[in-house]
Amino acid sequence: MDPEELEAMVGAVRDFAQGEFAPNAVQWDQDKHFPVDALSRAGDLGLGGIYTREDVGGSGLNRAAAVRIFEELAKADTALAAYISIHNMATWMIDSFADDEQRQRWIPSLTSMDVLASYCLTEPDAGSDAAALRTTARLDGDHYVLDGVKQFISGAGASGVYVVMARTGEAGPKGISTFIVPGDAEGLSFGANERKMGWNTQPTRQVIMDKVRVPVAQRIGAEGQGFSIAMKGLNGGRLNIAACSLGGAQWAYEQAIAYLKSREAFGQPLINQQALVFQLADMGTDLEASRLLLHRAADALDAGEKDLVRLCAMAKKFVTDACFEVANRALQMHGGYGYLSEYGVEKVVRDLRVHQILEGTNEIMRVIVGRSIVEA
Ligand code: FAD
Ligand code: 2MC
Repeated sequence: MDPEELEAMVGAVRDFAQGEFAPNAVQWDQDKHFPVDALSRAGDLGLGGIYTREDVGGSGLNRAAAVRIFEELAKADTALAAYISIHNMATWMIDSFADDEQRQRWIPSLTSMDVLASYCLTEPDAGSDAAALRTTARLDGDHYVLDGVKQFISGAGASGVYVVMARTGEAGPKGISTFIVPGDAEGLSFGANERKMGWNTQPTRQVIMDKVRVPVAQRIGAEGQGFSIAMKGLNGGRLNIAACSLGGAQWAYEQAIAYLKSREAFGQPLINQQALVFQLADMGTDLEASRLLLHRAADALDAGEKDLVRLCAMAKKFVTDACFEVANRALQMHGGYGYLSEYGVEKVVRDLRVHQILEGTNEIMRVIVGRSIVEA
């Protein structure tokens, strides 16, 4: 895609998100409403398979384009943008590692977002230490039988496709495989919708598997390849989540500037207070630095650079930390009004907070970067 086409695409996404998501974001958050109809319209725009291949309805874009798109979506509704990111990650995993028959079977309805997807790695006793997962997949004839519980699964209950990492072999990362589990599979059930600080517009539930039978054909990749598939999905997922932090924080920053220009105190607009302008200068600098590192990592992922894992981890840590601080400062600049839900800024702060925790905590991002230093 040439630069002009990319700008046109980003502009179309901006118009869509500002028209469809932004006016409803605060209400959806308060009502804990998951707007599947709006997601289906996002699918019409090609947002269900942003970097999925075109023969199955994907948009076939690269990661550099994807982070631009997620930034725009997140300016309108950070939490919904983040769900679209997870859906894209799961869809990409099927596109990249399933055989053609499975691709043709599952992906077209995912790229159109008529069917939604969830990514199921975390368990009640295996979060950061994901390779310790205990869900089992036991071979029985031409099926696997899956048993176990996945924790904190975004979209669970509403999704029609679950990409599940389960143990088929030895302890540790090499004994894990990946499966496509349809939402209507017998033995599949869901926990209650978790009550959360943010991300209220998307459901988070346990996914419970009790002797769920899955045809062997629905294992994606080879036996034992599942952990690698899960991690490869997360490299891009971490960039998308960072892009969502960037979009949310950019929006909050712009709100703060407009507010400080309009709000008068001590006989003049607050924007005349140098203490506040210095803060805006720092916030603007952090946003640009975030954008640069994010695009550096996206380019590395696109080019398959040797140190892409390290760069994706650096970007996820840096951007989600810096952008949380930007959004929180923007809230402070709104004074008491920043604390009221109608301004939308407190929602962004709540939504961005969890980006420091999920898709690998920012401590785990340091573990990854740290290992690359020690092992070099
Ligand atoms: P733990 O692993 O128990 O960590 C606890 C604390 O210890 C953290 O601060 C952690 O950083 C720190 N820590 C752990 N190990 C180390 C170490 N070696 N060095 C330093 N510090 C360490 N998962 C999915 O699979 N799919 C989803 O769709 C999904 N959606 C989510 C949605 C929400 C709203 C939330 C909150 C979580 C979601 N998750 C999902 C799970 C998320 O990825 C995990 O919560 C996260 O990976 C951390 O795991 P944990 O909660 O078990 O924390
Ligand atoms: N990209 C590609 N391959 C990777 C990888 C990555 N990011 N991370 C690990 N691998 C490979 C690694 O190279 C190794 O392969 P090989 O055996 O061929 O050398 C294999 O996977 C095992 O890796 P490690 O030996 O590093 O495994 P370890 O158990 O020590 O821990 C760690 C790896 C901590 C980095 C991993 O468990 C991790 O990322 N934990 C965080 C879990 C997480 O991010 N969960 C997010 C859930 S999804 C979510 O939150 C949503 C909202 C959707």
